[in-house]
Amino acid sequence: MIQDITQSIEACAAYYGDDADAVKKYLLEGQERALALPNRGPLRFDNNGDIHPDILATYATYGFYIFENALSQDEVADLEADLDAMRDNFPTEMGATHDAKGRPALGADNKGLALQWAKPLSDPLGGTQIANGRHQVKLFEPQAKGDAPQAAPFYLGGSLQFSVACLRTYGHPGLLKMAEAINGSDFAPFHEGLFIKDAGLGAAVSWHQDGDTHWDSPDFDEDIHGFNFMGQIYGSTAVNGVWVVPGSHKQGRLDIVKLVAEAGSERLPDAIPIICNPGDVVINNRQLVHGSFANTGLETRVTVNFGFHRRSSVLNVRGAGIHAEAATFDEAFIEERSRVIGLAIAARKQRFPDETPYQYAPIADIQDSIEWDPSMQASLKDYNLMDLSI
Ligand SMILES: O=C(O)CCC(=O)C(=O)O
Repeated sequence: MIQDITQSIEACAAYYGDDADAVKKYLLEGQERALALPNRGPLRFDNNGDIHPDILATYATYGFYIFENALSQDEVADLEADLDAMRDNFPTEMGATHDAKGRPALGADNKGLALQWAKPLSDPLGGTQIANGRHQVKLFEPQAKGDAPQAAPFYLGGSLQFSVACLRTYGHPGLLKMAEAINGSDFAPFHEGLFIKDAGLGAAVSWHQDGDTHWDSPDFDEDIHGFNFMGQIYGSTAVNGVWVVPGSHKQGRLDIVKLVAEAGSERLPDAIPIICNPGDVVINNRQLVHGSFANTGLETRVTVNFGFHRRSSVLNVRGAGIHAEAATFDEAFIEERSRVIGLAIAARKQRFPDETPYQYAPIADIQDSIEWDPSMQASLKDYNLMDLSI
């Protein structure tokens, strides 16, 4: 069962003037094509406890896979409660140092990437040099309603330091098993954050492929820039969700300006929306052409993003400097950044004691000795200055 978004599609199309009918058709047809794909279902394992090979083959074909109900209702409720608490502590407006209750605002004194804002329904990245110019075209920027604020929260980087629920999701045993299947048992971290797409306000993320450093590598392949997990707190729809071009992760770096010109509009004909219910988690290859339109619909989407890399993609590599300042990631750097995985597994074990924790090979000798204590959360402050941005 998916959410009925008929009203939302109408609301969305109404923002597009002469293109309203084309938008409506695109959303409806995209939704239908997305639901016809065989790349969704629960996490499934083979007799050895490894991810089922059918899932791996399907992920390899399309570049994304939807793990339905990967997060339990309790886990989703924890994430939602933390999200509410974080929002309560957001600065009163962009650049403010305090929240509405006069407390120091979340992330206000952070050195690392924290809360980012955007003009409602804008496309802040499209057609700019931000992130090394990967968002090559600017999407249509609908006019927000008259009562919209000047700027709305858009992205929260370094989310694990602000939310123990996000930290626990980062330690999810089935998802980490998938990370192992794709990137090997010595997989390395990447970056974590929340995409915040409030109904009627959420900004667009123009079509792009993630990944910066390895496009011309002699060892280039479809997994070299890693992947993101995208956990859905409220679900994701054709209107508010990420759209992807299935299979494009195998095609190298694509000329998106050309794709849009050939399509005659920003509505790429081969793209489809990632449709999820609350608790579903997507694995999304970073090399897929993907993006999301401004959220002109009636439903809010908040995605819990966290990615992983192959060790060989980051070891002794100079980072791209997009998520954190560029550095060369030696063994010690990766080991320090990977400490968060051990903490996440320990935090999760405390909240979900009946679950079998994931055994992360690089810390196999110490993992069982890590005991989570809420006071440890503070040690994560600015941990994302060491994001493995490639
Ligand atoms: O969630 C979104 O809207 C954009 C996600 C995205 O571009 C990414 O995860 O790389």
